[in-house]
Amino acid sequence: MHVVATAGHVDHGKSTLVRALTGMEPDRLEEERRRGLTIELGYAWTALPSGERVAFVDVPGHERFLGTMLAGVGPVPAVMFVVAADEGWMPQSEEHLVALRTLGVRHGLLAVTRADLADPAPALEDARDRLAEAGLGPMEALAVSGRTGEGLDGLRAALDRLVAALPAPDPHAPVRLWIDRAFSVRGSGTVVTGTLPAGRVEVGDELELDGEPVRVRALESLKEHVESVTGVARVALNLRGRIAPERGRALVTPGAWTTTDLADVRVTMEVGARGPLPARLTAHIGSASVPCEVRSLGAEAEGAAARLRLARPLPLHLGDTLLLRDPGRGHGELRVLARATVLDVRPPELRRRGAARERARGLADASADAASLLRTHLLLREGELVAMGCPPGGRPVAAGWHADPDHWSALSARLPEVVRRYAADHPLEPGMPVEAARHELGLPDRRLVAALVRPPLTVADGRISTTGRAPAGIAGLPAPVARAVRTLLDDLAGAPFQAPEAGRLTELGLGPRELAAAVRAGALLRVAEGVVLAPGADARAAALLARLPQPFTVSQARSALGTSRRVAVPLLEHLDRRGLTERVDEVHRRSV
Ligand SMILES: Nc1nc2c(ncn2[C@@H]2O[C@H](COP(=O)(O)OP(=O)(O)O)[C@@H](O)[C@H]2O)c(=O)[nH]1
Ligand SMILES: [Mg+2]
Repeated sequence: MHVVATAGHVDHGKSTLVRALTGMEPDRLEEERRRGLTIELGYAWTALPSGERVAFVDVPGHERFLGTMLAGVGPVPAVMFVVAADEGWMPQSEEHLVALRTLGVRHGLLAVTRADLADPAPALEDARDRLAEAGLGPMEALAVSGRTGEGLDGLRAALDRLVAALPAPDPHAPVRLWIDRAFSVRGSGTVVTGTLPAGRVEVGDELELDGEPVRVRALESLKEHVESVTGVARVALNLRGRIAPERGRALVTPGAWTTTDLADVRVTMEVGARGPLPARLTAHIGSASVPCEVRSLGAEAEGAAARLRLARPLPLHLGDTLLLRDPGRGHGELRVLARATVLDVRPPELRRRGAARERARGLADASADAASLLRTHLLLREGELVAMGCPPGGRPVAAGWHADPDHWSALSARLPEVVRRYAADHPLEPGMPVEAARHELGLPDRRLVAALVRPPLTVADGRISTTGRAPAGIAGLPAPVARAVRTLLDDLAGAPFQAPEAGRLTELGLGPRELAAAVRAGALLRVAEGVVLAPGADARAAALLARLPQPFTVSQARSALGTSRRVAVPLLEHLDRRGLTERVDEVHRRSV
């Protein structure tokens, strides 16, 4: 299926043409038929000669209903531009043209109708020139009459060519269905309709509306029940959920969009619009029209950067186009003022002086992609990038995190220095806790810190330390600890295997942390928990034991070393581990 919107001045024959092509009545309201004026969006469809089906969204042409016109055209990829042969180009012809150009509609055809009332050639030539000048081309142009049916076969054939040339939308794209109608149907609950531009909706799908989950109970397309629909299509969804949908809201794939009321954009002024932009405008996208405040970030110039604060949040992606309109102007004045291209949906706060200008400079060469986003945000989760409409191209640096390459190498260069400084400030600790490094580097996730650790740094037990560095010795310890260790070593000089008792250690102020630091510094030898000797005591013990008759018992070893079982047992086990002694049986060992 294809969807085509109408455009053109009021009373130029848009609805009549849609009626003649489809045999359906696009003006559904009693008031519309009584006044002969389209007020609301109309919907009608038909099969083209090729068999392709085309649905029309018929828009009002009256200047009072520009908002409705934009809601109809917003999500639609192609347009049938209608000009009356007897009236020619008129103000809303121009206004609709500007709107289409701003929204970036590139596909369409020109129908000069009411050709039974006047020679269509002058209006056709004029309109074709204007459309081409606005960049909406190349477009086929035809003269027709909705009244006599003249030229309608040619128009059907031209519509076939138009839809055949439309780019095929991505069936896997995330869904964003802008609601253009919402109503209750007795017995089946809430129904919404809209133009699905891309992606796929299935019965049973869970979508989101303003952050609330909604379930698709049933699905219709062109009044037929279907199980699934792929865009482009007109769809009606029967929804279940605690929701109150209305025009301008969107049903979206959960997690696939960033719903935000703040966006940084590049503003492109419309031809004929004179800056500076008013501070209060209305932003249009899809079927939504939302008041917004515009804050210019740099100098007023073509392609200027601005920050939009929307009166209510919208689901947006980078690269989305918003049309900015001045709701206050009218009567011959240009109301569509600018296009805003979304460059960031989670813009950074601007607090410092000069931050706005700096941001404008950053946005000047920004594009709607992941690399550009990472230059601003430095680190983003894959899910965040997807929700911004920029799935990452490169590989994650850690567990689903993507980084700006420059930022990542800067972090990687900083970490060794941060760890070194921590070690200097905390000589009793066996390395820098990963959490402290995370905090110091301002990172959002500890796994990022772990990913930054490269030799000679290592992580063990949640701490980062430098390996391969020679122990600093006693001089590397804090002065009080060094003093206590020296006293201990004096004690041990006379009785090298009489490890100090717990009481003596406490008296000297050597707790577990201090002892561990002294051992790391190479100032003490740790034989077992709470059992420390002078460095090298193990080699001296091994030499003494080698002189004993082999094999020997613990008790023989104890008296040879002049110590107690408290020390002898763990010391022998330590020597076993170092390969200086070995067990012979349950009670005997020998020197190796
Ligand atoms: N003679 C003639 N009248 C037409 C033709 N198309 C539309 N009209 C008349 O023009 C008026 C406006 O048409 P309508 O389709 O409502 O215009 P819209 O506002 O563009 O939708 C109506 O009175 C129509 O009957 C046509 O091709 N020939
Ligand atoms: Mg109409």
